Amino acid sequence: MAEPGRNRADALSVAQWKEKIERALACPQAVGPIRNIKDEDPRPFDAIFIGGGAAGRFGSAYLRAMGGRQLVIDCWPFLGGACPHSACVPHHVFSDCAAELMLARSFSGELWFPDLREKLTSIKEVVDLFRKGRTGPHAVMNYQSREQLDIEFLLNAPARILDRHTVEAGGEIFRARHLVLTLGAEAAPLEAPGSELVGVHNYATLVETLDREPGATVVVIGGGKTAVEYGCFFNATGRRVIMLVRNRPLDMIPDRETRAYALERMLQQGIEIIEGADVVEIVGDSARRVARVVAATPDGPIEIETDFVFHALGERPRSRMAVEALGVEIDAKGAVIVDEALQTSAPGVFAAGDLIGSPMEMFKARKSGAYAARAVMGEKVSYRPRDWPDFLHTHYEVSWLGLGEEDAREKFKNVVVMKLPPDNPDGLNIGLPASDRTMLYAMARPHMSGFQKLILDGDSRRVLGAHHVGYGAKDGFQYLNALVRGGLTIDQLAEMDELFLNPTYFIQLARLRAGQPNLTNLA
Ligand code: FAD
Ligand code: COM
Repeated sequence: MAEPGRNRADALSVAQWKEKIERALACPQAVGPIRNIKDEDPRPFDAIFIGGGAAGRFGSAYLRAMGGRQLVIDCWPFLGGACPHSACVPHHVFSDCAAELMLARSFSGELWFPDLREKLTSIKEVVDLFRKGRTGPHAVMNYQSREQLDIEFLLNAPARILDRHTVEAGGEIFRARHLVLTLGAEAAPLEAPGSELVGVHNYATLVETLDREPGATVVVIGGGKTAVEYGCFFNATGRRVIMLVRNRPLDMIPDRETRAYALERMLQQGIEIIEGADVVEIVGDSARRVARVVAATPDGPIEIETDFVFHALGERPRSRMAVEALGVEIDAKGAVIVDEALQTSAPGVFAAGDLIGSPMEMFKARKSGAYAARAVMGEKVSYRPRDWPDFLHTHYEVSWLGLGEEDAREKFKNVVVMKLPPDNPDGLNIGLPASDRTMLYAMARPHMSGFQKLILDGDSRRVLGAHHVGYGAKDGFQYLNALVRGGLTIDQLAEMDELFLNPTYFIQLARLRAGQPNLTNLA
């Protein structure tokens, strides 16, 4: 069947969308509200999605696909939200660069690699490249949403909630049977004197306002995913990176050994991490630019000279408007509280995505948006994210699912571990696991080729957890996770067919041991 909107007379091509979005980003008022609303449709809206990020866009697409009528409103001139504009996509650009640069620096002056010793590469050029490139994906979002999925939307128009059914945006009033709040989250502020100085950035301001090349020393405040991901990128550009971390970096990685491997590689790349650190003040120069950071640490106060500070202290749900207009209940972190049907405390009002709290990840934003749509359409749904595969970037991809070894040992009596490289008391560096994008490390810098661990319950023979530092695991893990949740055993894993060399060695490790009636470690 033909796609609904593609052949309409006023359909825009991707290139036309790109041009329009660029104009609107440069001057929102000059373009005004971007409207795709079927005024001729006599049906009322089943739902208005307030916020057109992953949650609002996927919720809208789902509701539309079910035959309902929706409207999605966003203040940006494109759908897709933070992900393509300031979050996942730039994060992946930077992490890709970090991986490339780590390779280039590891082989600096060897093979075909240029000599990068003592050389800083530009951060600003990469940011500029992203800023220029991001409107392509933005345009595809609008093209797909309108010309292919036939979603009704109002963009480039901030929305104001009037009551449980009514929203004002772009000078118009819209009513719907239900509201779905999909307003996302924003970077938590750095509460320290001087945080407003030029040169102090979070992930959003970095891509919006960076206007000059950072100097040779970068201070990163925070130890969560974003702090580590951006910190590793800055480090890979050749800068001295000092991370001020209140607790422990990489704390979210559930397996201790996997975390240790990832952390060691970061330290080896020269990242300096100060745990238990609290920023006291950021001091500026006469031009209101950052000049130094003052912090309290367990070893006493320190001062670091720098012109560039990056902070990543978590995300704060954008719940204020919904609280003020509708009185929806929120939790201590400001997340809108929903039940398993994504209903808020305000009758008939749903919420999804980052607005409802952690995990703040794309799978949950998209999935919860779609579940809210199903609930709006009268389906009895139940959604609570659990047991999802997870990842972050250092200079590597770090992926995990299920239990870490320590938790597994607490919950199960007979834990069996398989890993690469195996324990290696004589200190020999072993270039395994190795696969795409780690082969050069495997041959010449074996300790950098990665780490993998599979954790099994020896009694039921079931996989309890899988952990990987390297490249390429993410793709496999999203499927492996579903199998593990379904009770995947070592025997079933050994039955799978691997594409050798495969970045996750789990199938072959499983096959080496699956013949054993009583499983033993391969570690
Ligand atoms: P958003 O995408 O934030 O959408 C909310 C929308 O509401 C926005 O478009 C905003 O313009 C709009 N809005 C706000 N106020 C109004 C208003 N008054 N009127 C109209 N519109 C309004 N997740 C992953 O799975 N993988 C990753 O690699 C990854 N990387 C990340 C990197 C960073 C640096 C960050 C911060 C997050 C990352 N995430 C990642 C998380 C992911 O970006 C979010 O989970 C996801 O974007 C949330 O989608 P959302 O629809 O809930 O919110
Ligand atoms: C992806 C944005 S960058 S969305 O989830 O497809 O809307």
